[in-house]
Amino acid sequence: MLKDNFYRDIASKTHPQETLVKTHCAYCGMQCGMNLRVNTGSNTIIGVEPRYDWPVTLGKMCPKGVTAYQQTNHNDRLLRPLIRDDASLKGTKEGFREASWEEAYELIVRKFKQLQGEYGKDALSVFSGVSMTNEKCYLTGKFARVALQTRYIDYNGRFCMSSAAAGFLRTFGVDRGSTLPWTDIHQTDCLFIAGSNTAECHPTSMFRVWEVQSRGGYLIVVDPRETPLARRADVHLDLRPGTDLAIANCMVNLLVRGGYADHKFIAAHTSGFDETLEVVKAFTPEYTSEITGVAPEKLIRAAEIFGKSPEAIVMFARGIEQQIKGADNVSAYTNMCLVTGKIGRPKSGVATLTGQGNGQGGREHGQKADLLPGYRKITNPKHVQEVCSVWGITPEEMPQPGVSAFEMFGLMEKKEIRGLYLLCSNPAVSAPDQNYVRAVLKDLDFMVCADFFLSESAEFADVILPSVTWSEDEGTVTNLEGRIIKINKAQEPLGESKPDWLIQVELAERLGRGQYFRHLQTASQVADEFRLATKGGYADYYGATWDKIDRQDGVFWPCRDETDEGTPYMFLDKRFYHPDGKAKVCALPYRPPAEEPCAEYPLRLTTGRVVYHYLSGNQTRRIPFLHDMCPEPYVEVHPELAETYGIHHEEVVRLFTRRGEGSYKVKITEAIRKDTVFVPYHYGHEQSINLLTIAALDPMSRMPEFKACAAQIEKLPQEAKVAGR
Ligand SMILES: Nc1nc2c(c(=O)[nH]1)N[C@H]1C(S)=C(S)[C@@H](COP(=O)(O)OP(=O)(O)OC[C@H]3O[C@@H](n4cnc5c(=O)[nH]c(N)nc54)[C@H](O)[C@@H]3O)O[C@H]1N2
Ligand SMILES: Nc1nc2c(c(=O)[nH]1)N[C@H]1C(S)=C(S)[C@@H](COP(=O)(O)OP(=O)(O)OC[C@H]3O[C@@H](n4cnc5c(=O)[nH]c(N)nc54)[C@H](O)[C@@H]3O)O[C@H]1N2
Ligand code: SF4
Ligand SMILES: [Mo]
Repeated sequence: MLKDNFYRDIASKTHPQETLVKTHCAYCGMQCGMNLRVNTGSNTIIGVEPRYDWPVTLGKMCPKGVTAYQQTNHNDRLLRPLIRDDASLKGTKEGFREASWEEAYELIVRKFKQLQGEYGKDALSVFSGVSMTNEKCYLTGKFARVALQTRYIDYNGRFCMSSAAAGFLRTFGVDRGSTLPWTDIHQTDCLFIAGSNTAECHPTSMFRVWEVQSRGGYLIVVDPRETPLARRADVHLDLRPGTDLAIANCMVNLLVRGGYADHKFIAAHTSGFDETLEVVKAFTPEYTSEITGVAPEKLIRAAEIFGKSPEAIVMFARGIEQQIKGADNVSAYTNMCLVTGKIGRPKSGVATLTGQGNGQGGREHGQKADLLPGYRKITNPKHVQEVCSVWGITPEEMPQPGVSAFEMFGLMEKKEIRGLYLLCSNPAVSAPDQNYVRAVLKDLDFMVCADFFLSESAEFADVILPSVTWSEDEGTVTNLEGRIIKINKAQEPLGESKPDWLIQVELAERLGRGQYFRHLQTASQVADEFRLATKGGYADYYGATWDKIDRQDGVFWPCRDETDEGTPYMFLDKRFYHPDGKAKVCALPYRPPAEEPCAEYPLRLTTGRVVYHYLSGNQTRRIPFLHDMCPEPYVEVHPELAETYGIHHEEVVRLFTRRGEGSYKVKITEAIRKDTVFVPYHYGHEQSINLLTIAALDPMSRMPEFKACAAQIEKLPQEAKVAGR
């Protein structure tokens, strides 16, 4: 049922057959405010309008957002459970038949019990994602540990946010993606943005970026490509992929040498400055230029602008984080704020541009191998006890920490993990080294996949469960600011589809663990238990009730009780979350990428996004407008590089690495380095660039190095076609 008190005032002014449901976008961390237009007669979403009254995005939306509602009643929706009858067709869309929920549940429970009976509790695994509400992310963690009783749960944030999380934890002792609200961004004097294609990936931030420049402030961009953001930058540091640590160290060196360090702040509120100075002093503009390929004058100019700006914000995204030193890059760029004291006050600070809709909340509440709700640690007995008292299990029953997302594939290969419950992720497109990952998925003893569209990963499943789109359920997500917001229900679930939390409650019952789940029969009951489970953790959501969220335009965590209005600014009191109350300035020696170019593979391949598609593309490739705008992947090549290979615009070439190959149309552009090629990753099967990427992991965050590997191009005969055509 629709909550009838929502927007009654607006609804009464619309067509009598139409109501508006206030909510946020299905996709990225911006979580733009929107109203879904709902036909009350047929209970179907018929359109969308931006919400001008949403303070973060002020009525702005991107092409994905305005078409997001078209998923919900799409012809491709999965409406009933599917069971695979023909195992020989695993890895294809064929060989499934429709089944009732009861039959699907019965099969899953039988197989799960059989595998755990033969191989132990840890034979099962859960691989999840953060396009889900906080409540669903929370329950998925509980489902793994209490219903399945396995240690193996991890999630797609390992491909997305884990380097930012690890870097911030090391630097601040806490991981909230932004130290300040987005409504401050346009008021600063200098934006230093590294590894973010903001105009395509967080487009509704751009008006704030341009506003900084209109006000006479500066924009510095670090990116190997001249993205729309870089094109307008005052300084564009066009580095070789994978060399950010040298840039960050050079910036800190130049800031200190230029007299821009705030020594009072450093002494009172940080540790590690002297060790860091020892490391960064080697990073002169000349030496840094040798590593990164960026002209020394540009490095000097960038540091000078940042140093002279009274207020400045350092921002970054996956360009710096998806590297084997992603967590180091995060801490190293954050050093720029610490040594200049530009943190813990309005208009200055640091922010990662969080990727997925709930990329922030989804990493805090127990989907990660070593975490429990409220950012508690599963290795901390006090934390375990606190969560056990909410869950009603004993600390002895709490499973041990598991392993990270990509490492789970390794355990599947070794047959230590035999069963998989996959939800809200499509790793058969989005994980690196696809030839390996697909072989591992194919070889699993039993796999369940919950999705609302049959994804490339679902093709490997034995049972597919139809879940709902974001607009058919309610709950909270935490946007890229750390602001908890409310997603509202606009339509009843289509066909027989069910929300993930309900599927888990029903499965737990049939697994004989119903006593821990059966009190959860509505999304708001899950929300109440979720808030309680976070109480006292540092990501404390206890005070963020749905009412307060509605009243206040969201609630920033931590929010500890009924009277607490939340925490838009972190560290205003200059106290950080380490035991000594100080932030760590980190000394981080330079390391090269895992794979450097060589004679055989002389190019650097980097991968990323386009504005029209979202992640693995399973949702956006089905929307006609988005598909038409970018129907297939392509490879960006600089004109001079194209000349050396004798290749032309729109010609199809073979691109290959040590792991795999693909054929792509060439897009000749001066907006990329001469030694680098770029391919967007939103496509499946033979069009997936992840057939070529490397599964080298950051030792700290376990994040794969999607942003740098060594590649080579081969010219093909004229009649060659793009793969998959
Ligand atoms: N349109 C669209 N928007 C999205 C998404 C989407 O799929 N499509 N996904 C959302 C999600 S989950 C995420 S994580 C974010 C991702 O948002 P971004 O991180 O902004 O997106 P990417 O395209 O992955 O990479 C960003 C930039 O990093 C640059 N880059 C590559 N290698 C390096 C390097 O070594 N150093 C530096 N400094 N830069 C480098 C690339 O050229 C690219 O311009 O976007 C979110 N928003
Ligand atoms: N080469 C390369 N690879 C990359 C990246 C890169 O930059 N380069 N970026 C990485 C990043 S940052 C990310 S975030 C990952 C993302 O990669 P994935 O985790 O594969 O992301 P999605 O495509 O969002 O997959 C979500 C799937 O779940 C479904 N889904 C959506 N919402 C729900 C829900 O509420 N419940 C259920 N059950 N299903 C749902 C969608 O239909 C979709 O099939 O890709 C990573 N892979
Ligand atoms: S910017 Fe992100 S949240 Fe906003 S409409 Fe686009 S995809 Fe949706
Ligand atoms: Mo992401």
